[in-house]
Amino acid sequence: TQPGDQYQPEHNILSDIPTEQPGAKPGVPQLSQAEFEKAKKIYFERCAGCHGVLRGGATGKALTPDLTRELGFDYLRDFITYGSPGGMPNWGTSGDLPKEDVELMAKYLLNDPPTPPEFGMKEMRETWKVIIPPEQRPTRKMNDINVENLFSVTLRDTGEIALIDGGSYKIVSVLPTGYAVHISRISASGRYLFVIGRDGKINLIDLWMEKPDTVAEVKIGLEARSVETSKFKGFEDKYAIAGAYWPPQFVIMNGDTLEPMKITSTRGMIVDTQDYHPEPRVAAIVASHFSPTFIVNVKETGKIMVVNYDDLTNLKITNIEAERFLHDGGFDRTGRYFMVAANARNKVGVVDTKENKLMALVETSTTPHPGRGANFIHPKFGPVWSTSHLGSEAISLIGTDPEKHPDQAWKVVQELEGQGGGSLFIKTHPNSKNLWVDTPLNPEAEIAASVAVFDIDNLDKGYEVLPIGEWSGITEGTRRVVQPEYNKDGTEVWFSVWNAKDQQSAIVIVDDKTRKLKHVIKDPKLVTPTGKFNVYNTQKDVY
Ligand code: DHE
Repeated sequence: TQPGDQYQPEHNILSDIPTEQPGAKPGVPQLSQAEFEKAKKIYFERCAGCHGVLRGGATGKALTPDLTRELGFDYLRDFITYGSPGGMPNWGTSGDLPKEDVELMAKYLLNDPPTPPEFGMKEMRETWKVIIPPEQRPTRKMNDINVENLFSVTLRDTGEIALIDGGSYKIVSVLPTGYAVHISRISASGRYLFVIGRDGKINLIDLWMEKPDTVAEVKIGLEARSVETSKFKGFEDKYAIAGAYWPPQFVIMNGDTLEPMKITSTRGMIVDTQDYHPEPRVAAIVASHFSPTFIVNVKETGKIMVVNYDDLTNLKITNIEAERFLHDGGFDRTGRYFMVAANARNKVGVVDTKENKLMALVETSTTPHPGRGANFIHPKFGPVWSTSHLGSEAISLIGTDPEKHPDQAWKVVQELEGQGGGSLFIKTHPNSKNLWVDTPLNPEAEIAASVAVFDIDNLDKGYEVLPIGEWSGITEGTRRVVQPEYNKDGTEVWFSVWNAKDQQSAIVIVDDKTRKLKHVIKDPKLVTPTGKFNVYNTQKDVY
């Protein structure tokens, strides 16, 4: 039998995994099996991302029954209905959840959380498939696609990615993937594209094939967000790594077959309290260019694990104690320092990937959310890395040059004021003088549908607003404008206009120099586009 034959797609995702309803408690409303299943599904789909599978809390508050029973049914129902300015969505008044479902969720939260099953080597190997073995793959590029300027675009709600040619704006192909691919990463050679679905499924796509397609796949957990590939000299395309939310673990795989090789659990002690945490989820993973290491950010325990892949048998992991709730981040412009947001702690941690040590924890504004951040030369303070925030309009610029600007290094040297909170991503390019800041989660529809752009040489001048949603020509829906991404040369910026699944979405391309609309990509196949990853910029960590 082939590996993967036993793979059961109907049990593909955390929300569909059968789990037993924990025992009833006196005074707590009991749910029928059907109600429990429904609530569990809603919880895993809508709530677990912020509150955790076991409800220990992270971006969202802890919702363990000792706390929820204290708050009581009425409070929970109202909170779910109306949301909060702290970032809790208004599930009731937005119409996302009908009144019965809101009440069901309030009851569900009063009950003990179910524990989903583990997912180890056996389960991984059962899902592992090599569709085209390395020896049967092309030995040179067989297509005339300008691969370096190709964009891998997440089509969130259809479980697909679109490969879009950055020159012609044509959709080269739409490939089936895991559900709601979270990120795309490129191997050191630029040949292989790795994507990971929310359901933990990784597709390895060979961009040298006549028609780029999946050559191997594996599922590494039941809920996941991150994948990366070895970048250090001598290890190009050799290994891949992926991190899971559930079970809390990361796995190192063979880089051209995805064969799972080594699984490491992230369960352990929280950095500040030294209490045990059963569900420390793996957030961002990056690969160092300075050493044979992966930098694995563990959310709930606040550890940055520097994993040395030089010798997998005697795996050496340096545990850097940073701050709880690590989420997303990227390198400084030299590639030596890694900057990561501890979002619920309003801090950015800085790691020296050459010396493997924590340089600083920098205080920022409320809930920093950089994506990979934006690097540029500040006219006064030299090289900076920047982040915008979910919880405020601030944009924090942090000095990153300890050699020539030691007084500014690892300090917020300037705070800009953007359009508002609800920002997810910020971007610039070495060839550009523009700094772009999105605000897709801002409650004001107009702000969510537009972006702010700053002139790096005149930051004090404030920002210009570009109505990207309006430029898309789409008139209905929320039109959330999300994630600026540059083309290879840094002459164009691409934005997703992310609408509901049954509404039209688009990609809007802006000329970077003139800040004028250049092109709109609309296609029935372009359903719920979110993240976009330019091959060259992702391969070389240009941002
Ligand atoms: Fe993301 C990056 C987790 C919601 C689009 N997101 C990341 C990373 C993590 C993460 C850990 C860093 C990966 C890395 O670098 O290795 N995201 C989460 C969540 O837990 C959260 C809050 C809730 C959830 O249930 O998933 C969440 N993310 C979203 C969205 O709703 C977004 C906007 C749309 C979507 O597609 O789901 C979204 N996340 C993205 C994108 C990136 C990302 C586009 C990569 C940005 C980049 O430029 O690198």
